Amino acid sequence: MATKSIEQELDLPYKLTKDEVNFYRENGYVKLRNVLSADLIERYRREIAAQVKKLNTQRLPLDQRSTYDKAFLQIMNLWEEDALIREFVFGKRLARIATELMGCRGVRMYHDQALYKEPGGGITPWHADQYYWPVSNDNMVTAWIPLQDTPLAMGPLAFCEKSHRFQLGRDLEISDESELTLKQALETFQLEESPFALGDVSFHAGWTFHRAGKNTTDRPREIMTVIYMDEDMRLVKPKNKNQVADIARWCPGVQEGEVIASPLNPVIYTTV
Ligand SMILES: O=C(O)CCC(=O)C(=O)O
Repeated sequence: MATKSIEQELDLPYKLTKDEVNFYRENGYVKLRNVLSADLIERYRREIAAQVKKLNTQRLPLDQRSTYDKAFLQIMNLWEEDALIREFVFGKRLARIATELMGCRGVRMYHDQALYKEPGGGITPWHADQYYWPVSNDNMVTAWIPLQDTPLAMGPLAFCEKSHRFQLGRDLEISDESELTLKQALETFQLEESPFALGDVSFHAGWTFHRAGKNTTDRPREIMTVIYMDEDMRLVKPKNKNQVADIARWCPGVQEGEVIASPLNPVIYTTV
C-alpha cells in the first residue's frame, strides 16, 4: 500500500455497529477486528520500536526488577518525540471509535504509551487505569493496539467483564497487592482472555479492571496505546500521589475545575 493511502486509512471511519457500542457500555471494553491494516501497522511499528530502543532507560535484568518493571518497558508520549508517530497517534479513525463508544462529543489526547513486554517479561497485575487520573467523569478510554499477532503466550490484554461498575479496588496502584486483592475480589466475574490478531484493537474504559499474562515467547510483545478523554473533561483535585504526578506531566498549567486543554491535550476528533 502506498504511503498516501496509509495516511488516508488513519482517518477513515470504522464501521462501528450498535452491538459493539452496546457491548462496550455493558462490559467496559470491546475488542474490534480488522481495525488497522498490516501495512499501516508495519509502517509505524518500525518507528515505534526504534523510539522505544532509543528512549528506554531500563538497564536492570528482569530478575532484579519490581513486578511493575518486569511487566513492560513503558515509553510515554512518543507523539512529542517523533512526527511519524504523532501522525499515527492523532489518526481520526481510532479517536472516532473512542468518541462513539463513550457517546461524548469528541476526544482529546490524555497521553500515549508504548508497552513492550520483553521476552520473559512478567505479568501485568490487575488494576483499573482511572486510579491514576484526576478527571471529572468516567469518559476515559484506552485503545490497546498490538503491533503483531498476540497469542496467549505473549500476554494479550485480558478484561474483567462488567467490572467498570465495581467499586472495590479502585484505590489500588499496579502492584503485587493489586494482583492479589483483585484476583480474589473479581473471582465471580467473567474473564475475557484471548489472542489478538494483527489489526485487532481493543478499547477499555478507565474503571475496567484488566491484566495481562507473562510473555513466554522469545519475541517482544510490542503494543502501542492511546488514552483518549472526553473533550469536555475537567481537572479535579488529585486523590493520590500518582494523580499529582499525572497533572504535572499530562495536564501542565491546568487548574482544578478547568477543561483539560493544555497544549498536550489537543482535540483529536470532534463531532462539532
Ligand atoms: O499492556 C499491558 O500489559 C497492560 C496495558 C494496560 O494496562 C493499559 O493499557 O491500560
